[in-house]
Amino acid sequence: MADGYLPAPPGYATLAIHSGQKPEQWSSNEVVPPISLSTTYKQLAPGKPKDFEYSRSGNPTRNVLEECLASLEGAKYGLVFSTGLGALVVLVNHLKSGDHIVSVDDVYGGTGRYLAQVAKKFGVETTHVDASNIEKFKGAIRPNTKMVWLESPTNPTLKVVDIKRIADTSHKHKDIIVVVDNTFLTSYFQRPLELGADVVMYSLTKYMNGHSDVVMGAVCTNREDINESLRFLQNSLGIVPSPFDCYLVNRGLKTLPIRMKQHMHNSLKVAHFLESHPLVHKVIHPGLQSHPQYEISRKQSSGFSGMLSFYLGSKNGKTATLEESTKFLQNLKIFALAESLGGYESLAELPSIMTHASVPPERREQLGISDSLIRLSVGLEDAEDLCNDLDSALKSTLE
Ligand code: P1T
Repeated sequence: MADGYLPAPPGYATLAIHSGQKPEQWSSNEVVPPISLSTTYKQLAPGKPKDFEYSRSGNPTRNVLEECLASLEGAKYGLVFSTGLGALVVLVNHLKSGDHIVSVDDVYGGTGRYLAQVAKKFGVETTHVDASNIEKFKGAIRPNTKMVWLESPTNPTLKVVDIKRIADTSHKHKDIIVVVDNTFLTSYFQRPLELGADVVMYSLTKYMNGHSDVVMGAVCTNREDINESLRFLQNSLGIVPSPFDCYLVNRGLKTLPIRMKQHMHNSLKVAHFLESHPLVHKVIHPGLQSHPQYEISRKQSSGFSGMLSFYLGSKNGKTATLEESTKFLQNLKIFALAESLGGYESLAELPSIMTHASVPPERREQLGISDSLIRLSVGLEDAEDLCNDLDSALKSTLE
């Protein structure tokens, strides 16, 4: 992997292709797992199902995906949900009214919105904190804190949190569950359970599926008690994905390691290009030496994805206005102006009025989510074409 980073997890590509996929589990020895669409299963006797009873509580195609995801994470258990936010809802439902969550300040807008506008209504309060500052983090923990919610790198300002340090600090308090939303890096580049987290959460919608055609979420854990509780909630809340979508994500996982290596290669090329561009004020990418947590990132990850953010504007002068940012995004030809990330195609967006519009304006300002902050999901096209596209849009907008 990249110089100075952790080695890539051994055997990952083999697990991605074979784990949970055994042909002998199917009647015709299918090499590619079939899409099992039946919602119900004939029972051997009343209350005695053969393997499955009803597709909300379990489904063969879903099982394949859950087993594959768990093995990629090095986890005992994997569960999938109909969306990434569905996985969040299930995790928060694991808590009870009166419990408290400490979350990184710079979370995905939809995560922050659920915590502030829904979970709070049911008596679960959240404190947001800059978890890259350990003293601030310690100060946010209360006697009733039961969950710590981390994203690393964060969305969209790509702050890197020292996962091991936060997990060790959290576990000094009884009963705190440390959850890491690992959507931006995947289990190929970052392994939160090995760093001390209790739960890894995903929006599978992004890199894990990788083809921008499924919305889905997942949770992996080694804790039997958490797995049992979440499995009960998966069925009770009914936030389950369709067998067809499970089939697609399972298929997407087969190419995850090679996609991630190429996303990393392309995003670093784009990051270097933008960093040297006179019409770019500042670039944020964990693989650049200028990134404030460059060393932590190397210590806890084996690479980085296609995500980067940058401030549009002149190198040492003014940053762009909303009007200029809008024009820049409309001037791109290969990058599509769209929310989401992690697909094979390159995307560009304006977090302040798109993915993070639900973040209160004063917090957006404090986090640096200004109208000149552009977020890129660098895809798998030729890096040179991507740089040329950015260059033309920068020049036609700001020159
Ligand atoms: O969209 P969904 O599958 O429900 O996942 C929500 C989610 C959770 N965690 C992270 C880090 C995410 O980035 C997301 C979704 N994010 C976008 C749609 C976005 O453009 O940032």
